[in-house]
Amino acid sequence: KLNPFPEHFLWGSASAAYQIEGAWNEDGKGPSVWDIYTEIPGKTYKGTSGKIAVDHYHRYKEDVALMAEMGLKTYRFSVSWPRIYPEGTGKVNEAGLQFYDNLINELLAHGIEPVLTLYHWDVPQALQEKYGAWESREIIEDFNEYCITLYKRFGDRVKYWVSLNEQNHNTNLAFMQALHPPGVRDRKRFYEANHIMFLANAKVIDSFRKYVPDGKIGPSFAYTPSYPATSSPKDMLAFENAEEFTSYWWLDVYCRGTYPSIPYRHLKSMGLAPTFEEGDQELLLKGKPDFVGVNYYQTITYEHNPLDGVSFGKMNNTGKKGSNEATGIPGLYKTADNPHVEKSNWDWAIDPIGLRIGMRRITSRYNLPIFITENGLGEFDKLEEDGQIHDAYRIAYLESHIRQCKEAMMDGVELIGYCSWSFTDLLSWLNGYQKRYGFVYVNQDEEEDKDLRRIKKDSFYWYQDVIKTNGEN
Ligand code: BGP
Repeated sequence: KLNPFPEHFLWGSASAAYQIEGAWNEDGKGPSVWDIYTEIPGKTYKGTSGKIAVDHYHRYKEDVALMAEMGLKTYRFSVSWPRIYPEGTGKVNEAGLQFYDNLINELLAHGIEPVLTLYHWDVPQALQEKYGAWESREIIEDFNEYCITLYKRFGDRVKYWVSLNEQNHNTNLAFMQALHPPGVRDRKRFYEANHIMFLANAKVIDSFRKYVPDGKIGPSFAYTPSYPATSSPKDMLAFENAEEFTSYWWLDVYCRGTYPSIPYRHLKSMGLAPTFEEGDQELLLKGKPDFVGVNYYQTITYEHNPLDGVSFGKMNNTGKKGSNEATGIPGLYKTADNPHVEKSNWDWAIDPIGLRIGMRRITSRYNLPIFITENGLGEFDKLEEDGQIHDAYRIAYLESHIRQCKEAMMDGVELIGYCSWSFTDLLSWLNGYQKRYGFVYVNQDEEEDKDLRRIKKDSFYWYQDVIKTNGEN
């Protein structure tokens, strides 16, 4: 039987600075918007923050040693912008750069290919206060300055780069669901901030070509391929609307440099189309990526939404099954239940075939390589009496998704790597530490026993074998 995974396939795992590092005010780091936002009562689950997180900042050597023991080929992490620029711009914090230097060297010494994410949501608080972060065009230059600093410092050793992590999900939570900073519900601000992020994305990709000409860069998109709830023409139309508004709005701008025309015209008539200035279109065309980073967790199903129908809805952030509420745009689409797929305790559809379908859609529309930069299952894990974590459900989830990657590759999808989310357990932005994703358990269950010690879960040994056999089994 032919194994479609090439010899140097990038088997990996991913993380993000705010969710693992801790050391939030050490060695000259400035606060990020998240350090401040989590202090507002009721914003996150039990007010949990990443101020200590899993203390990766101090334990990175131990964590990399575990990665090496597992045989990981690649590791995706993000750089904390306020660790490098405590004020967001201007003075560079050398100690911050030093930390990532050490981490990158440690990875390379163990034969692990680093994948560096430039922005994974922890924008410097100083820029939020100065001009409202992503709501001002001023951020484009500041972000570019920060990225160039990283290109110059790490471009000789880091080959794979992710520009923006999940711009779509981040802005949806920030401006529609009121769950990420600045925490509002305002469609106009949502589309304007997205436009500024598109420009910033194109700008830093354009700079990348100059500073890291041999490297590869792309954004990571939170991709939730969708289905129609039924074959009724109204639901089919709603599904197509949703695809345009929730996927192609981002993917087209990234990969083609232009907004998709159908949603653009709709938004224009609703007074919601983003404001274009001179030079914007030219800049967007310069942002073409080398690959599409896909963060895949689930599919979503859509149905017809009457004009006076559902608007913003509500997300399950508790792990209480069934607490999701439908969301949508009146007149266009709304989310619906899919009875054909199982759901996690957070109501996320478990749908490995959806990953294959999504990758095929990206391939046929853009014909670009795909890098799965996140895929995983968040669940309550239990430290058993035998001192182990038997996460068979996670193994089943990952195994079925990797199988569909194989199928997708045989369908003609060019897949360059697969990163599970996540390597160690880490902070879930809104769900605290109870929603776990890692191969390595981090002990912070009981208040009195938060020693943060690392314990390998059953899935650790399983993934070790997947890598050893290059996905053969
Ligand atoms: C993605 C983010 C990650 C991570 C993951 C799991 O959206 O890029 O940072 O958090 O989802 O999400 P959650 O922690 O909400 O379950």
